[in-house]
Amino acid sequence: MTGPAGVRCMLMRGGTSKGAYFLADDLPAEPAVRDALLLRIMGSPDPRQIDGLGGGHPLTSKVAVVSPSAGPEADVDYLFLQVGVDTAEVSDRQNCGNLLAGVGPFAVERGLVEPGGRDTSVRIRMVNTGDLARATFPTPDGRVDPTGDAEISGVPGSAAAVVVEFPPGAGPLLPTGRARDTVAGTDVTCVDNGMPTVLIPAESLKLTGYEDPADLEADRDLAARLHEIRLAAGELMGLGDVTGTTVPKLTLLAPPRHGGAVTTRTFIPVRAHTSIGVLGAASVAAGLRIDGGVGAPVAVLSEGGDRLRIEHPTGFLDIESSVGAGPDGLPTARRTAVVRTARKIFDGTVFPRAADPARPPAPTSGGQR
Ligand code: NQM
Repeated sequence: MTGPAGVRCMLMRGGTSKGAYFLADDLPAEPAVRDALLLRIMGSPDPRQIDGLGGGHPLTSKVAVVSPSAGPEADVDYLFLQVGVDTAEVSDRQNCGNLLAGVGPFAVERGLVEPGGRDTSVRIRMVNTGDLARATFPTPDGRVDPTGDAEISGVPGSAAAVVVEFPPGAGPLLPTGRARDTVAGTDVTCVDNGMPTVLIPAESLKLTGYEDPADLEADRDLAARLHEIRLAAGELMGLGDVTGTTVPKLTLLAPPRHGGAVTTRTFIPVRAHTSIGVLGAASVAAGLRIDGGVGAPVAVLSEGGDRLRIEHPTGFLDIESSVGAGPDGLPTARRTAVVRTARKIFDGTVFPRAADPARPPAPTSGGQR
């Protein structure tokens, strides 16, 4: 059989997302050429991604590009790329804490990192933001063992825990410098603890916050209202015109119903998330702790302790998050940690669809969903 050359690739579930993991050396170095190839590998643009690896949803149309780290503070560099489903776009403007969970195991499998004994810790530089993370997972007998008893909502069964810890990021926790802003007539809190996120009380949009994601997605008036809020908040957060980008995300907040701290419905930013992203949850958790923010009156926070349970449409996500005062007196994230699981699904060679000479190369930024 002849056709385009194959590319070494590992398909992995990372947390509640699924993506194609590549060594940077196995992909073209030039971003535009790389992104055009990734579109053909994932089967985009096509709502079903029928001719590629993508699963027809933003949460299954993701790519991780991993390489030995360029700096001493990390073992590997991880670049996240969101591949448009029905758009020919590949975006590096956001990070992904779910695919992050697979990066350590992938790095060991590909020989970038030596397994450390019973457990291995991998220091990861997240190229999209420049922030660092540490992932620790079992490697009995010097091999990645994906089996274990950790369960995460949104994934059937159990698997080995991947503990992901985030030291404070470089950017401000409150990108607007304020605990609360009024945008497009709605009070919001703009927060960034790894993922730029706009927190909105569901009640202020005449929603309960317990709606089904599919019903929220189908509500055209709501979509228009959220778009308006997002554009205004994006400007205030210093992100410029966010019309075609995947950040900021929008999270609706409502009181918890199952003993957690808060209920969430998250837009990423057009499709409604079936659970919640990891860094999205990190931003929500930190945001709930902001005095004067929109989250504090909605949330139920227990006294003391860093752990929070964030309820979402398919269960909950437990996260440890602490917030203190920075040198400028503004709130700053001290520490964030979360348990995820990840699993190699296949390892092999992926064959991209043939290049379409009539199709222009992919824009390398944007990719709204
Ligand atoms: O917030 C979805 C996901 C994500 C991103 C999204 C993520 C994160 O669930 O860290 O993991 O917000 O686009 O994979």
